Amino acid sequence: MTKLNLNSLAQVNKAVKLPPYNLATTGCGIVHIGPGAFHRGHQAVYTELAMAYGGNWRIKAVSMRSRSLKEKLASQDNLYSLVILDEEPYTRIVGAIDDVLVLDEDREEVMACLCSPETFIVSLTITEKGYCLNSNGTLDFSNPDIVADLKNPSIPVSAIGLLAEALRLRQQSGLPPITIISCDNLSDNGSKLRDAVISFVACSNASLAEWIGQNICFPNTMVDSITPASDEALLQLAEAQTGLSDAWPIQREAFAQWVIEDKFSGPRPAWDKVGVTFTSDVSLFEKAKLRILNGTHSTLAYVGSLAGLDTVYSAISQPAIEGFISSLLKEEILPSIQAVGQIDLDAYAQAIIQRYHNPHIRHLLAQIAWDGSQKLPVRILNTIRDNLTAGRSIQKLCVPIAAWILFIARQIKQGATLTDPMSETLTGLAVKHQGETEELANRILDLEQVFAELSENGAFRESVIQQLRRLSEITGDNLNDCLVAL
Ligand code: CS2
Repeated sequence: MTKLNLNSLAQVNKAVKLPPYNLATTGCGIVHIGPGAFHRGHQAVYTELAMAYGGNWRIKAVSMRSRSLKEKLASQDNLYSLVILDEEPYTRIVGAIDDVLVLDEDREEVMACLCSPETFIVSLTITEKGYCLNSNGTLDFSNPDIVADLKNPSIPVSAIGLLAEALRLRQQSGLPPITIISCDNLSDNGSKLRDAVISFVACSNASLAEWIGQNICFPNTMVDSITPASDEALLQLAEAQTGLSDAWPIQREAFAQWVIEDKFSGPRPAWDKVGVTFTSDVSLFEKAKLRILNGTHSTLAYVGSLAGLDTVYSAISQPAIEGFISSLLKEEILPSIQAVGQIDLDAYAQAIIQRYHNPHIRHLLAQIAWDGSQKLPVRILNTIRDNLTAGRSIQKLCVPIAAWILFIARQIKQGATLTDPMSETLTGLAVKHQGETEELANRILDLEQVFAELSENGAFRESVIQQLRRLSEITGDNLNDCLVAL
């Protein structure tokens, strides 16, 4: 089978959409840090489409550590297929990524791209853990990467340190200000990134910290599209769709949404012409998405895994689980979001549940279960805080917390590893308290890096323990007993 590359594009199946601009004459105006599947299926595609309206907005992708993407795309001129998984799948070839660099081995080139006068935007998808934040959203100065970067700021290993060094060099060279766009599932993602970079820089250079505060915009954003990890089935589907072999195609649902705070230091692509929403306040969009979609995603991930299920589709297809998710939304999540007259939350939530019912999307619960210590605070704990303050119930919201704890216990008991920045701590507790689930729960609930002041909240702790007792024997056969009674 012919490989996908610039020369073979002419052979691609006619139904396949191609980049709507001239790849050879279009320059790069964006550096993206963390070019994982979500970036390649979401922001890169919006940017691809926006280039039909002009502008030099191709992307220099920077991988902080992994070199697999660079290896896979190098042989195909950094082109890749995006397969939209719907009733009738359809595909486009994406050419937005001009090059893939790896920080450790391409450091000079990475800095040259970040400090290029043609670069006006630096965007990031580095996952929640990549921001090196405390549970209260401020920079964690005890994070090993932050400690290392403060010692050696000119050879940064963290995204925070890399941005700080790039801004230092840009200011020193009198280059135009850039806009730094976080595209991760964090509340106030741009503001938190801004505060983290400024507090990092302020440790050594107060005037640069002040300059950043006055000249560099960090807009908040909300990003959304269900983008399962690529698998062997996708490689075959992409080949069938395009007639070319692609080393790393991307798959996603048809739905995509991008909301960006309209605050830029300089020019940007014509994203507004291709469906991106610009607003003065992202907070409602972000709160609704993080709590309704991501909160139920994490609930499905842990409850579904405990029940022996493996995909979002298989979990939501269980009436007892869908029934629980619906009551969790209705009774405890939607009331925490004040959206009257702005968003029809019931319709928004129903549309998300329908997205979960997409039989063409194989979204692994194991993938969503990663990094629970970083995800649950934003997706579940903030909702619990608001409900406690308002005197609303938290019983159902404590189910994903209890299920996460049981998930950890079962993973370690089965000899599996945890994908989580706190895996060492969590694994140690699970080993120490094997067979003592409530003791394990109490020690995990003591972790202030995850629960902050909730660790001291007796009502919260008691509710988690109560749900833990209900869920401790959950299997695929007793879902009704474990969930409907809640
Ligand atoms: C998922 C998200 O893996 C996860 O944690 O909940 O990646 C989710 O698919 C996206 O936020 C959807 O927009």
